[in-house]
Amino acid sequence: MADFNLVSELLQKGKAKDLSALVAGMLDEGVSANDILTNGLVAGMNVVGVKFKNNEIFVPEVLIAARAMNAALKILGPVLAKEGVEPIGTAVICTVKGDLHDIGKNLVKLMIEGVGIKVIDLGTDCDAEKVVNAVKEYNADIVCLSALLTTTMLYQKDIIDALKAAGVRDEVKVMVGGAPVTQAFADEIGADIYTSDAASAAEAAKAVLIGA
Ligand code: B1M
Repeated sequence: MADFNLVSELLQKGKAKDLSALVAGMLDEGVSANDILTNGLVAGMNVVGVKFKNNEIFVPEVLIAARAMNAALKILGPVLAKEGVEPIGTAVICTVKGDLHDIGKNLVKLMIEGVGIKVIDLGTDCDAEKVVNAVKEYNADIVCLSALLTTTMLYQKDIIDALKAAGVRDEVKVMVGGAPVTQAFADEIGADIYTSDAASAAEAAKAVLIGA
């Protein structure tokens, strides 16, 4: 039986090599990538979040766990994403300026790629100018903005304003997300789509592109 608890434990301890080997082995045994992600990795990161909040662990431990998560995502990525599919559109994705959290953004990227959308990843701490330039350069259909801090979520509006100022706001759909972001906030800042998790983000992006 698949040992999701071990996945969660290795993630919490930040054992990137052991975790990667375990994840690779589970995939070989036919365990679903989605189950490994949800029941092992995300479950483990939730425990890390609670301990961090309660001051039981601190930034270095969280960072080590996050590195292990990203290492495991590199192995899961190709399985989550469908290979050889003609892209149905192009998305530009980033974590907004002032914000270094990239795990949720990376998950959204993986899932969006999984539904056949080409993704241009601008990384973290991304300013509005970079987003505007990427939208123009890649003729993007969707802009995906992730924010994990109550302070940085406000910058999602700055990016929407910059898209308007550059005359490209009507050419793209803007999707916002991240733990502190809500539907009400998305409405308030004039985003087109809010989704609470990576799977819904991928479904919503696909629906926009194929008009479903
Ligand atoms: Co930070 N951090 N952190 N942190 N950190 C949180 C977010 C926090 C909630 C912890 C806490 O207090 N409980 C808190 C924010 C409080 C707030 O503002 N509300 C916090 C804080 C305060 C900070 C610092 C300020 C701490 C400090 O320095 N004193 C600092 C800020 C640094 C900065 O960004 N400038 C900081 C730093 C860090 C680390 C660098 C150590 C590390 C990040 C490493 C990395 O990402 N490479 C880190 C981590 C790991 C966390 C927690 C523990 C985990 C975040 C995570 O990866 N979750 C987090 C606590 C928590 O969330 N429980 C916390 C797993 C991930 C899968 O979930 O990113 O929410 P998430 O993504 C979800 C959804 O939100 C959604 O889909 C994903 C799942 O399906 N989603 C989208 C995300 N983006 C989306 C976009 C979409 C749609 C859906 O459309 C475009």
